[in-house]
Amino acid sequence: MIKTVTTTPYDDQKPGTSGLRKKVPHFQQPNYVENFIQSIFDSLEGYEGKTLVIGGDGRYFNREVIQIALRMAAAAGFGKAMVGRGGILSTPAASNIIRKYGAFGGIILSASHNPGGPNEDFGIKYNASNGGPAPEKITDAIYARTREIKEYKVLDAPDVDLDAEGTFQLGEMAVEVVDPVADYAALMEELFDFPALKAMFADGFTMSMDSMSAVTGPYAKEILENRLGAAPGTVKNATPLPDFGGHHPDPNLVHAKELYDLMMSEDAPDFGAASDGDGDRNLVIGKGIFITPSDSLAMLSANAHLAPGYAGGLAGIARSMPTSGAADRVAEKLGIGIYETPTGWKFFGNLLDAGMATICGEESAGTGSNHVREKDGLWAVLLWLNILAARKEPAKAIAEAHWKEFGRNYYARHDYEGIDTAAANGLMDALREKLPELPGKEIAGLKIVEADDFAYLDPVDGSTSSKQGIRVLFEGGSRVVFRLSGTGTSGATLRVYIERYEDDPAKLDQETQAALADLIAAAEEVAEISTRTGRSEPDVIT
Ligand code: VG1
Ligand code: CO
Repeated sequence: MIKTVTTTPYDDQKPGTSGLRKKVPHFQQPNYVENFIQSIFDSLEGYEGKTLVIGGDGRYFNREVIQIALRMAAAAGFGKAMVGRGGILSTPAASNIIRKYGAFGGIILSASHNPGGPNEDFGIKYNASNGGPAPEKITDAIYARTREIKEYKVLDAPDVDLDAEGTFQLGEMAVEVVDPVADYAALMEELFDFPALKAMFADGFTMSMDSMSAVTGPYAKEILENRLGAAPGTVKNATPLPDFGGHHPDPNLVHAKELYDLMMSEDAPDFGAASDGDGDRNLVIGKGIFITPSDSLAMLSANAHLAPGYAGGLAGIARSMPTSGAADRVAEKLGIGIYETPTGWKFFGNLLDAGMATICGEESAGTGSNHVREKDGLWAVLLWLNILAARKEPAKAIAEAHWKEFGRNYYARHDYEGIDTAAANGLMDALREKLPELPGKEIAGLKIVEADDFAYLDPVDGSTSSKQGIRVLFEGGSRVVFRLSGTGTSGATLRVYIERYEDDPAKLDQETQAALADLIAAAEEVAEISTRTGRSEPDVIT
């Protein structure tokens, strides 16, 4: 029943920041999916008879690829596959299932915040037995394999019914279709003070959670509405749709604008939140206040001990390099470690496994902890709720008190999307070439003290990653960072990260873009953004 199929390699299956992402028609080329999945299996050792977790964010093409992955896993010799009912598993829920059931690894089908549909994006990523994204040494091996693959193996068998829970047989492999929400909800109940949250909702606390027609809908409904008693309708866009209702499931101020406008209005509920396609990102907005993800990381870290799961304190905090330094000040005060990694959750895995960091975060709306090995959107929302319940203060008061205590890192990210790849590479190359002559120079009235291309030495396994983003540091601790996205599927996306630290109590209440105006001008001047990209303004500002 196992067929061996001859194939030829594709040359563009290099995993990016988080797995392989391409347009659906690209994935639909003959053997494109099969080549990549076989290359994953060929790069692993010792999985025979073990368990593979499979699930996705429900986007277009999810079900088809799950069937292919199941037939190939059976042919490869896995003993069992655990699949979320309906093919659904959020990224953090998949990470939890891998860990909880001691699976060998998992395949998660998602292009996260990228849009879905017949002509939109799809993605495949592999997570290892710690539940986290495959580290670079595995993704490099997968890529190398895709360049030379000659055949793949697949079981000749009909589709598995993904909509009925239970255990089925697929050749020699068992397929268990599981409730996608139950294990995850149980984990959240262990970490957070559900009775206190229930009491808070019973006392009239209101919130709006936008699941963006993506994967967190069923999770948020079960946890917020069913278990915590939030009013029905608290979770909006709660049904995962293959095309996310035609929107980008990207919880930022552009794509979750409705929520933002509501939270800034007179009728705002007490708290607002949103999550992305695969449920690993979060957007949190208090009544009348947007909290940047970098600030959220700092504020959650400073208050985490108020939640039962973190009552013993934190071992350390890790943040990606472009994330603001707000968390560093919290770590310093708590006397715990702070780690700065390249962009992408895969770099946090070793720090979490080694017990060096408890909470991790990225400026791109990703926050998480050692409870799984992925960032976790709903976890961040629940930790915020737990803190609100414990402190009995609104988010705005908590944020303002935080800035008073630690100072404020004004922060923004400017994205230039879908720009010409050659122009984007040219911009980065030119910046790289300029690096040695930048220190000491003055641009837009600001003095540069240091400039480098971020390289990371993993303190746990000694691996190194270079060219992870260009940093230009100014006198006084302000900085701009430039890097190219590793998750886009058309052209290139330039990300410019801008940060200024302010501890003058009289200057903690400025409008962000105004507080950053001179740095924005400096970024333009040093990188020649408009001449090189032909864009006078970013597409997205967060
Ligand atoms: C982006 C974010 C990064 C995040 C990655 C995956 O990567 O900047 O912080 O880890 O997306 O997130 P890039 O290379 O485009 O900047 V998710 O939620 O899209 O899986
Ligand atoms: Co995501």
